Amino acid sequence: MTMPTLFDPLQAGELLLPNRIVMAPLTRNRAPGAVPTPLMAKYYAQRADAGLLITEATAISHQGQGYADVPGLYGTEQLDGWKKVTDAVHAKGGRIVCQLWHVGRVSHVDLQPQGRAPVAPSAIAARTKTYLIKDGVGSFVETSTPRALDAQELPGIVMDYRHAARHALSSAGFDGVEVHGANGYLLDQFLKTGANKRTDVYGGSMENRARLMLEVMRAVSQEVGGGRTGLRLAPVTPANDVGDEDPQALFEYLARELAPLGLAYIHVIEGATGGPREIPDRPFDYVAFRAAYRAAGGQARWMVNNGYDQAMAEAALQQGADLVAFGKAYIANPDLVERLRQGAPLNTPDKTTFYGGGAKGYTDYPALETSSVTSA
Ligand code: 8OZ
Repeated sequence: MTMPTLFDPLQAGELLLPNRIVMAPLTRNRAPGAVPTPLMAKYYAQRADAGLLITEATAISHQGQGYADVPGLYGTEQLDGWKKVTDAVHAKGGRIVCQLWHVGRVSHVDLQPQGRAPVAPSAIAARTKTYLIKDGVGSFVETSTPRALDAQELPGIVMDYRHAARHALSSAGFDGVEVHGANGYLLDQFLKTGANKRTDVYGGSMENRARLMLEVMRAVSQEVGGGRTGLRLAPVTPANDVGDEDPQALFEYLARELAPLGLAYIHVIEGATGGPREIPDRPFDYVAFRAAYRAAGGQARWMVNNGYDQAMAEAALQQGADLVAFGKAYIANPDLVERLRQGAPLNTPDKTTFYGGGAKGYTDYPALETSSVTSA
């Protein structure tokens, strides 16, 4: 049996992917008023030959918003804006799923409905910053102290995920959705002991802490089909001030509960998001995590992410991963698939234009010359 390469096609649930190179979700803060723009359509369409495009994190509700100029998926204008994005991607033969996001406590009163406190499992502020834009000037500010959600509010939040997933497909034209369960946002806050001090059925044991995420995954996969649903997880990331006392047991439990849902893929951030792949005081056995999922009958494709280059990506496929997501490389290389295929050099991403701004550092990274003929 020959081993797959990054350039071999793959069926992931209902999604037929022409290659195994995925554009990771990347927050770019270029959606004023939370509405996707024509420039965003151009940006995603430039990258349409990825096996799969995952959008930047997209708020499922106003309460789920945590940063200036990130897009939403809860208003008609937002859905219309996304439809132009998905149309542009589909016109170029691509596939795109929307990342469904509720930030929980990683927010600021200025971004919340009626200027209220952000919501969280417990009223503990995250020692992290969010991004505000005032009078056109962006700045990083401390997050606001959240209030603890009442258990009676949680069905409404599950409903917000369900509605967002439905509208992502029916109105915005997405091919599927990815639930953002990583990086210290709402679902990850519930999951992990550092942020969840609840004493009701959503706190305490790992079964209780995983409850909200599993309710969301069951609702979303029922709504749009498991085969059009992915989930992003980050077992040990310190991003946004989360941590768990026993992540190995927690994620292996989660793996067993996710197995029957028939998901298209599970997307795992290995190590610290956008940083070191190994964290000395947070060991984690990713092979055992995947094995627990497979042992429970889970068939979803296994997507890996965090600091992969081509050699590491090919090695990951040999070791049982199915898909590799590239983040920073995709910011700077709209034609990443072609560059990897040719072994061509990669453009270097410009950090100063990651968050906010316009076309500069967004849609102006050069593609390889497509013509080999040079005029005299
Ligand atoms: C960078 C800046 C703001 C948000 C994540 C959605 O880490 C994000 C994010 C990343 O998942």
